[in-house]
Amino acid sequence: MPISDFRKKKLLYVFNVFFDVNQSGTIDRKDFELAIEKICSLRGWASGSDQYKKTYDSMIKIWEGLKQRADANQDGQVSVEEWASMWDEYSKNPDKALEWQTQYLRFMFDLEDASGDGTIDADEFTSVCSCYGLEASECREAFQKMAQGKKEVNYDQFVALWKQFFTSENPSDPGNFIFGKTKF
Ligand SMILES: [Ca+2]
Ligand SMILES: [Ca+2]
Repeated sequence: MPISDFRKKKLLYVFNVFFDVNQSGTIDRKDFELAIEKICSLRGWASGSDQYKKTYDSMIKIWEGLKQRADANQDGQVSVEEWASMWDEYSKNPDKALEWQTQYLRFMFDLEDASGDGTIDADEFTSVCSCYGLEASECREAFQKMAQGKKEVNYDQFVALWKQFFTSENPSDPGNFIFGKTKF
């Protein structure tokens, strides 16, 4: 069965905004290096600091995992088609996520939980999403929709919302808003 338009739009959005950082049309190591710079400058982590190194190592590990699985023709680039087919596989069995997918989920949660208290609030969510170029007001709205009136989202809730993002066909499901966009 082909991927629905709704899911395809979501996958493309994450591809374009969170992964293909230099907007070249494919994902490669350079995009990850740019994302590392973005994240560390948002947090004020100087290159050479422990947190910079930790972010660098995590992101490069995620890239290596993604490339290994998704780069079918081994040209060092992950195309939109490779990306979509990988997430389509995921949607059929989200409890059997690839290692890099789980690492990325954890990485994003920890990044968003800037205070380190185990939950994400609207300010924390908005600061990370807007560093990827999103409108702060839309991020806030997306957080409200995703948290369904609560002030914070914990890790278990985040995991469930994440799965929903990649599997849901229902535009009103709260998981659709986990990447800061309110509409697809
Ligand atoms: Ca790119
Ligand atoms: Ca927090």
